[in-house]
Amino acid sequence: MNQRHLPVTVLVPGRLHERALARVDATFDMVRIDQVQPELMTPEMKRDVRGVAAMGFLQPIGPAFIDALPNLEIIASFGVGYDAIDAGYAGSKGVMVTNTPDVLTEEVADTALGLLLNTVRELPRAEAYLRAGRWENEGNYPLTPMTLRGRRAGIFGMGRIGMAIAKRLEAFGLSIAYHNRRSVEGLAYTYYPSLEELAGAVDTLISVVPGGAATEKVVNANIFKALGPDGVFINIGRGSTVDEEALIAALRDGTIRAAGLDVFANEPHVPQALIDLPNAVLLPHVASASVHTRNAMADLVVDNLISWFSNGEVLTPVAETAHVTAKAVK
Ligand code: NAP
Ligand code: 8YV
Repeated sequence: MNQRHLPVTVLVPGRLHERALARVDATFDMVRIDQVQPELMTPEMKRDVRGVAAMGFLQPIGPAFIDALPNLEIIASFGVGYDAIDAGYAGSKGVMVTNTPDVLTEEVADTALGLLLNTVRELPRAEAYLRAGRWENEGNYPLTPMTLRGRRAGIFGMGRIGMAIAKRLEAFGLSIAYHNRRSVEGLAYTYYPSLEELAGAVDTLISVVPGGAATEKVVNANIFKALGPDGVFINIGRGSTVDEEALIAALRDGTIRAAGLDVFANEPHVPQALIDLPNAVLLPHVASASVHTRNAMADLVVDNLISWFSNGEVLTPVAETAHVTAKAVK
């Protein structure tokens, strides 16, 4: 898309997807600092910056950062999850926050199904067996104790991605139940008003809830106990939602059978205890990580900025700042 240059200063703190970076640079007066740290801003930046484009998931953007930029109007974040941005505070200061929903939904749901299959049918281990020459030397890979057949899936977070996962699970022949804070009107899947009740009713728990204070470590020892000894836990949402120590213990002592994880509490660090467990399948936060989908996310970051500074509206505001209006369209 050819876009006229807009005389607006946009700050990029830390890393950003290359395509987003190139488009911000081509469209705006881009300035950069290495980290999300107000101390790194020059007086000119503090005076001029009206927009921020950031990997909101990587480094927290809180009150000190927002307050350091008195003319800030919008923070355009890369990623649908924006738990690292204090969006409530931004909203209270009249600062718009945008994220990148929908464009990654199908990719993330695809990855969730891949992770589930890898966990239940041990496909990464079977491939490692072949590559090590063991098929030829030792014979067939052992039959997997687990199967998807007859499994009952529970989705924790029946939102955009949860729905896309459910659609795929239906095609795989699994029964589906879910837990959100509110039941989804008109949805035929069984709703459970608490996570523990959901875990008790299913044997395959797939978590795709946002991070943040409300979900911090809510997947805990009680949930694993409720899930039971044939239980499989898949996390494609946020690592912060899981008590990792309790998960490690549950995998070790057979409280649950296996786990497939794309996200971790303290990324990119993954506890050695998890790495050592044969019944855990681990991915380095790659659910949306195709060139196609990351390009679409990058475009949405920049299109939100362009839309805001061209006509005072954004494409994808987060709920906490949906009320924020543009001061004046320049
Ligand atoms: P979404 O449409 O907003 O769905 C989130 C769902 O979670 C909603 O159904 C919501 O329902 C439920 N929920 C939120 N807070 C809850 C709570 N405290 N207790 C119970 N349920 C709660 O978001 P989405 O687009 O599906 O994305 C979901 C999350 O996936 C993102 O926030 C992000 O953290 C994660 N994600 C991870 C990757 C990855 O690379 N692994 C990629 C994309 C997204 P209620 O409001 O009714 O509770
Ligand atoms: C990205 C994600 O990996 O969208 C999200 O919430 O977790 C992923 O799609 C992440 O945003 C990249 O920083």
